[in-house]
Amino acid sequence: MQQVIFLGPPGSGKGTQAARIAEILEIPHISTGEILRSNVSQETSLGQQAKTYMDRGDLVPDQLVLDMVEERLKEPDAQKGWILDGFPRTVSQAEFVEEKLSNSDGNSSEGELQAINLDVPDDVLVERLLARGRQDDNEETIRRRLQVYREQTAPLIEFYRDRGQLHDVDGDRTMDEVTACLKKAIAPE
Ligand code: B4P
Repeated sequence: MQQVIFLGPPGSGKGTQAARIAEILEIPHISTGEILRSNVSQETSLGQQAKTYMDRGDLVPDQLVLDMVEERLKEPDAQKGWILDGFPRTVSQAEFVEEKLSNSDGNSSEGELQAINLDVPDDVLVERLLARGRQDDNEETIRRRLQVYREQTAPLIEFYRDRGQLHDVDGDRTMDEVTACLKKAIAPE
């Protein structure tokens, strides 16, 4: 069972590459950002609560996201593996994943989990996101998302490095070059 986590600042290519790798490994691509955006557009109670945070560039509170991910990981397609894109984003979300994995079958699945750190310089990130132009891709919100990333998500790089589960990947290359490098790191032939 392959379990892959994509870390990286907004605009680093998490969503783009997670979709490609999920297709190669034939496991579901689970993007918390996409699930949240779908809840916002359907005006669910979760979407209404999440919207204010997302519009500001802040993280949605852990408990809302944890419940959402817990439900998604129970779906039948997630039993054979998964790629989590944009989750975990805080140390407590990472601890939740660790706890889930050690409880899933009574045995610790440590060693199966792989985390990817997609590294891209800030000026390239801002340029990419402004070019994409999603609702939360205006300059002010992008700067806030980058700040939140540095403060709350970047510590997860050391969290996974300490556990021997981290692959550092240079994301400032063409999409195909990044995919080839990821494939080599996660699924060597
Ligand atoms: P996300 O949807 O995760 O958005 P993101 O960080 O901006 O990354 P995304 O995956 O969309 O972009 P990508 O780098 O692929 O989160 C949005 C919001 O949801 C957060 O701000 C937060 O409020 C909330 N949220 C989500 N998860 C949460 C959690 N776990 N806890 C709390 N809150 C949470 O691509 C960006 C652009 O770059 C694209 O246009 C792409 O085409 C381009 N690109 C990618 N790779 C490229 C390359 N190699 N070269 C050139 N361009 C490239």
